[in-house]
Amino acid sequence: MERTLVLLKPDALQRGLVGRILARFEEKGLKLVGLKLRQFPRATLEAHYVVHKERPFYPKLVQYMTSGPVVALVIEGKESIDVVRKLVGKTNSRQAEPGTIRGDFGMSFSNNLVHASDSAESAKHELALFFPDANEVVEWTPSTLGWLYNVEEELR
Ligand code: FUP
Repeated sequence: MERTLVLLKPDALQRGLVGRILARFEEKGLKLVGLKLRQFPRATLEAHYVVHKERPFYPKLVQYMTSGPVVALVIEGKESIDVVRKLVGKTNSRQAEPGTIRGDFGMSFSNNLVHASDSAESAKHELALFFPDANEVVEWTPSTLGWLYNVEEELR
């Protein structure tokens, strides 16, 4: 099983879409193992987007991400990094496919509702940043696990 970090950005909260976006992950069969709502410090968002530090859009990106509360999630599942990126859709919401979160709920490139880790390396960095304490992530077994996956082929 793999874990990935998802952020529901300030526009998702302002637009009242938290429940509907969360439902997309649950309905897919992904397991929620961490969830928090915070107005995160600027330093956290600066570190989160450090790969974009030299890009011209960086200051506005950090400003937007600190403009209101954000919901941070830890999502677990087989190949969850890839699965979640596909559910989220292309960065520019106008080009994101219908059926994806950005494709169904958004019209903007920058205000694109959701962040999801794009690799195992970034997931590791981002999970440590937003969920530094091990006890903020909960180990549990959904009763549906043996139906979501093929027990012999995928859970051994
Ligand atoms: P994504 O992986 O889809 O979240 O997108 P990126 O990591 O490439 O970019 C991070 C965020 O910066 C995007 F969600 C949108 C924003 N961005 C801009 O506002 N302008 C740009 O030119 C590129 C990205």
